[in-house]
Amino acid sequence: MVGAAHVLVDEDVRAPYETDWTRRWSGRAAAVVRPGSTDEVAAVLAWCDARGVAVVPQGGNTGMVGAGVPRAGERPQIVLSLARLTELGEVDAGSLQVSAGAGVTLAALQAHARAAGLDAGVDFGARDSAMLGGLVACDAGGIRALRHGTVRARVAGLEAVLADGRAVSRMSGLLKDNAGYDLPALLVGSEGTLGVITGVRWRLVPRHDARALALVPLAGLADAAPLLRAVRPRLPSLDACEFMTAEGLQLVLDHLRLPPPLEPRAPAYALLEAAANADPLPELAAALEAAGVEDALIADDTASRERLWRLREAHTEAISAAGVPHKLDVGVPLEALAPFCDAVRAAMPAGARTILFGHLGDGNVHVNVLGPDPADETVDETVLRLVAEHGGTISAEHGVGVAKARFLHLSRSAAEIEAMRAIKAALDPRATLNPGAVLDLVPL
Ligand code: 2HG
Ligand code: ZN
Repeated sequence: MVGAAHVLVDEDVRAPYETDWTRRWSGRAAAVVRPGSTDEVAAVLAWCDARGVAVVPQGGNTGMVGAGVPRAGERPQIVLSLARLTELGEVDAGSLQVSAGAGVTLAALQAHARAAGLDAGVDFGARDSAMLGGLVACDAGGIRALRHGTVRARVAGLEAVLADGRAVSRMSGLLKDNAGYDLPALLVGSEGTLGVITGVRWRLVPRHDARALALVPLAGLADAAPLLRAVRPRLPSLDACEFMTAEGLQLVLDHLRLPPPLEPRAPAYALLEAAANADPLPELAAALEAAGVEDALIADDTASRERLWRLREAHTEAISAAGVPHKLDVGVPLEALAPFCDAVRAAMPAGARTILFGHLGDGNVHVNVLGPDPADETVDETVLRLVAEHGGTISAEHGVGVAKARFLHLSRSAAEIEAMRAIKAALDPRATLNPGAVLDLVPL
């Protein structure tokens, strides 16, 4: 169906597709299958669905919740890699849209959009590996979500293959098209459990070439929400608003062998980037002044901005270099951010290293805990219960995956989960697609 060269069965060749890069999630697949077109995806799915073979769809394998790699189970399973679907269409200047294959990387889309005077509207550290099909399947967020929304807001249409091999396509990009149920919307964030996304009609955003970045030291995370509240109404050019703490920054500085960016060191930091057509620095400086900030480090040229961003973006690799983390991507209302972080720190076992960082503008906290055995889920459960107590969500931008499937009830009511199960049963009655992800009762 896909050509023998694209069915990988040798253990060594399969290995990079079978483990996620946190090394916490892995399993064995009978084969890694790499179709080169939507028709080939359809043929593979029809074959698997008819034979009870489970299918784990995979893009750039940058996921962090175990949804893109094989897992323990009774049935044979394959990894379906969408990495060969790299077609990238011409940018339509009238609609500000472009059609792209599921295997196009985020960085490739960004470069393509920028060459046309536009931008992708989404950005995050894994941009060189993460692929658009996976971005849509997880409703990825990243560092620009506070301005442009999550990936959901970028999707003007999709092409996908259902579990039994039937292809569905809504790639016309019509902004107004409310004929019936919105199937593409259903696939956004479905993590490969309802269909395999093969192509995306992507909504681009204006390109802002003038940028300014501020690293603001904070006396504690309790100062983060008031800072955002003071700055945001005065800063329409706000493009990213991140936070990190002393522990995480130190880990990054040690990993990259760099000196601290600011002295004296602070317990926590906010990173605010403004972006516009004309220099946003005066607006950023005025907003910080109005917020009472006096000691920010400003970066307004590309090299110094990149140096500061590296300190934030290298958190994931610095943490992974130090061990296999318990990694929990969660979201809480802004006012609960500091109390939630305090409660997490207090609840972690003695000797654990708790690194908290993330997207302040979205209340999206990345809890990483090093030390406790990666197989012991007590840490995960404790954090997720605290999230629920603070009115938050157990999954903000990485997805539920396998990691959090059994905790879904902490964020979703019984009625909602029943509705989700009914949708799953209707679209994938033989549980062929990514069993075990999102809904824990679908057996593999
Ligand atoms: C980020 O914001 C990513 O850097 C990864 O979402 C978060 O490694 C993490 O926990
Ligand atoms: Zn993130």
